[in-house]
Amino acid sequence: MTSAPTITPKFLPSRHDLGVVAVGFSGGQTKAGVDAAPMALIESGLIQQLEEDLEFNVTFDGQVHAYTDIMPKEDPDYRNMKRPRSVSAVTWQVSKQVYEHAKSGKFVLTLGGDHSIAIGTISGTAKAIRERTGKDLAVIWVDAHADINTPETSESGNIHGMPVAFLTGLATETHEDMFGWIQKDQMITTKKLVYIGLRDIDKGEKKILRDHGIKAFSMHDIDRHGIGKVMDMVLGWIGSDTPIHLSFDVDALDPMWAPSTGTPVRGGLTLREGDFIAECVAETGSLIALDLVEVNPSLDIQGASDTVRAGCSIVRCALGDTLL
Ligand SMILES: [Mn+2]
Repeated sequence: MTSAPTITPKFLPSRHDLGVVAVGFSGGQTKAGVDAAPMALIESGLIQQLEEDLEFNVTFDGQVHAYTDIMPKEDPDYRNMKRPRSVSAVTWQVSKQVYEHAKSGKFVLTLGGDHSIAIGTISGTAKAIRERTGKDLAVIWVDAHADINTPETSESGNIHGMPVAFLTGLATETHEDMFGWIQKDQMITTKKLVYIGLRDIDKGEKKILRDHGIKAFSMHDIDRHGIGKVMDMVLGWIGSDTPIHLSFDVDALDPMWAPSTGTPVRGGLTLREGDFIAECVAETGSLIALDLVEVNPSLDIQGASDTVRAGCSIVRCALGDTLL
């Protein structure tokens, strides 16, 4: 049984209004299938649950966007990035879609898609929340990976490993059609960025995290302190007067619970730890947006329904669902 959320939001005019963006995009990495995740999540009843059980007024255009109309015909590698113009065009469009929802005061739920789409979602909410409240956005990035490679530090050239670098300005580009569209008011500060669940960090990323003093709680920290203490530290670091965007990569969960994802790494979060993170962030009343990314139902077909279910559960918890 579920019941309507009782959390009073701090940075949204109403707890009932939800904008949903479904991003069927896989171009930030090389494995097909992650573009089918939004439909799989929707077909499993997610939006209906949000409307009926959690009593949200959902604004959703009813489409899983594939953005084929804005995809460039030619897209050769640039600065080691694969498909830079395609990812840039899609994330720019996602940024506008998310901004429109956020600007009108709705909580924004984005269903990905690979994690490159966070360039769009977070730039959209960062700009909207600055305009609405004058505040900087905090980001909680739950992931096995830090996704903070610059084009130069990346070994694979896949842009789903770079979104945080572009969002924080650690990576910049002047070409408008290759992320040059990202303006200062769409960026976030490394001081309000917190990671949870890290366990597979590239060498260049370790240096970036250290050099910039970025707050990160790896699986080691979760083992040492327990997830309860870690969430106290995460939320203490952000403070109670800052709007939060939660970007949740399903690969933060152990492959035992979420096997159908592009870059699974063993030794991850349990299903309950994942839900608990979402519940704790929801309880703050500061959460204004959520991304759920990297569900790939075509990988590990047997585990696909488990992975979709885990994803739906995280979304419901972040939107205020409680066990009791
Ligand atoms: Mn990720």
